[in-house]
Amino acid sequence: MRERTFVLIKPDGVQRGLVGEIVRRFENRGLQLVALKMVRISKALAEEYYAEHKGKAFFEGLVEYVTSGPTVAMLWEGDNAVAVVRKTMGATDPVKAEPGTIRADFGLSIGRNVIHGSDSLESAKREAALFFRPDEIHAYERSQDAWIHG
Ligand code: IDP
Ligand code: MG
Repeated sequence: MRERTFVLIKPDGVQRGLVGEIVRRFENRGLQLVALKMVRISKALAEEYYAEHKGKAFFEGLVEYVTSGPTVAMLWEGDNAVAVVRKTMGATDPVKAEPGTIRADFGLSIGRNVIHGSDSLESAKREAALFFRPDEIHAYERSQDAWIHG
């Protein structure tokens, strides 16, 4: 099923110059980029975005981390985009992530795991609405689509 999912390159990913590498991996996979912008996340937005983790031991540190510098927010579209992005990112803890995934290839610590991707279609919709206005999301045809989606 054609899906749209939300991806955030966290401040460590931007600082370490991994934006191009990460975008390249999703493009190579065949996913279609439909929205992209750089965002300095406020404390209020971080707390709403990570509301499900409120009260956990790592919550304060997580808010501090994700507000510590500019991030890159994106929406990617394609067949099974939610699962495809999660697989391409790897497990939350880079130590447990499979080699070849973004978190394994570029991370060492769960507190600096470079990237976020929505865990379900519902989360994707909620997160997309937090970061993008409808007019910032672009629908367009790609001539290569018939060679990607079969
Ligand atoms: P996910 O990003 O793979 O969906 P979640 O469990 O939703 O993982 O956690 C959200 C984010 O919170 C993680 O990506 C990571 O940055 C941070 N986090 C999760 N667990 C820990 C922890 O035990 N210590 C520090 N940070 C954590
Ligand atoms: Mg999550």
